[in-house]
This record gives sequence, C-alpha cells and structure tokens, in this order.
Amino acid sequence: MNPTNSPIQACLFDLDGVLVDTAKYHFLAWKRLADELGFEFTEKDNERLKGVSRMASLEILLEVGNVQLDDETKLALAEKKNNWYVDYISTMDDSEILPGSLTFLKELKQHGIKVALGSASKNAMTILNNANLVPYFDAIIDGTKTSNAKPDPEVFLLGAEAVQISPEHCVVFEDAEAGIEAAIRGGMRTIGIGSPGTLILAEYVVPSLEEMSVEKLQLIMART
Ligand code: B16
Ligand code: MG
Repeated sequence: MNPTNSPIQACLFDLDGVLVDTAKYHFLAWKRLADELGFEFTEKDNERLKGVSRMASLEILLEVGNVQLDDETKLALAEKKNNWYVDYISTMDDSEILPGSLTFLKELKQHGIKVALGSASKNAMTILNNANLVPYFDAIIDGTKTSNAKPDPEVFLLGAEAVQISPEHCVVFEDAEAGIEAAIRGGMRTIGIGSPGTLILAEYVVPSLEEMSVEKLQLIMART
C-alpha cells in the first residue's frame, strides 16, 4: 500500500515501555526514594506511574506512603530521584531495546511511513542516544518540548505537526492508559502495547512490537 493513500502515514511512539525497557530504572529509583522516606513501594504501585510526568509521579508515590511535604522538598526529592535514574540509564545500551522495535522501525522507513517520538521523559535524548535509536526518527518530541502532560494530546499533536501528517493518519503506540487517552483526544488512532485488560481504551492491543508489521498495522487500521 502506498503511504500517501493508506490510512496510516505516520507512527508516533511512546518511549519508555514501548521501544525501550527503562521502566525498571524508573521503578528502582522511585523505590530507593520510598525506602529513604521509610515506606514500601511495590511494582503494583509503580504501574500508576507509567507515562506520568516526574512531578505527578512523585505526588502518587507520596500518596502511597501517606507523606505530606512542602513544594520545595518535593522539588528536591524529584531531583534526587532523577539523578539516580540518570545514573542508571547512563550505562544502558542497545540491548535494552524491546523485542521487535528495531525490525518494525526499519520496516516503517522502508515503506516511507513517518516516525516520531512522543515521550513524557525529559531524559529521552539520553536514552535514544545510548540505545542508538536517533536515526530512526523523523521528529523527536519529549518532555523538554511540552508543557502539558499526557493525557493532554500536546506531545502527539506536536509530533504529527513536525512530520506534517494530519492526526487521522497517525497511529500512536503506547503502554500507558494516559498515553492512549492523549492520542484519542488528539484525534489519532491507537495501538496499545501490553495487556488488553489494562489498556481498555486502545483500538487494538499487542503484547509487544514483535507482534507488529506494516502489513498487519494497515490491515488493523483499515478494518477498525
Ligand atoms: P523523566 P514515556 C515517561 O516516559 C515514563 O513512562 C514515566 O514513568 C516518567 O515519569 C516520565 O516519562 C517522565 O520521565 O523523569 O525522565 O522526565 O513513557 O512517556 O516515554
Ligand atoms: Mg510509556
């Protein structure tokens, strides 16, 4: 199918949990902070932080621990967590790219389908550079370029604008419900990465990008 007449002309990817496995480092750093503050923070609690901005994540963590703090202390704690996280990702490499991501990104390029990043992370460039993923993107929109966090559609609308494709011809790949909601609010199509039980708003859900190909994508998008 020629991209100019196909339903999908651009793919917009979330980063953490879709293309790379950095969620575990976020968890390690948040857990370390909870340990220091003296309460338990489980992997189940961590699910609530996926796709959520750094400060909003801290608010959720403090709610879990039933801890009240002033704004200045909160900023200092968020910075502390981020320094640990940056330290963890400083040694990551392309072995942390999730299965199927590279093959799919290469296939999209071969088919002339635009590729953009839509991540909440302010550390996205470090991750993309360390994993050697930068050359696969036509546009990179991350937490340093946005003022409104998902589920606001800003990050994806900026991505669509940067690759000059209208939202109805864009599909967003997301592992977080807030991200799926952002895509829907932006008028875009959606593919969830994870389990259909958690990503109930997504049009279609696959366990990973290993289950995705350009042919499959166009078929799903043409029939839903
Ligand atoms: P940072 P994504 C999100 O990345 C993460 O899923 C979320 O856990 C994190 O809090 C957020 O980025 C902000 O990250 O602290 O590095 O700016 O899934 O939107 O790629
Ligand atoms: Mg994510």
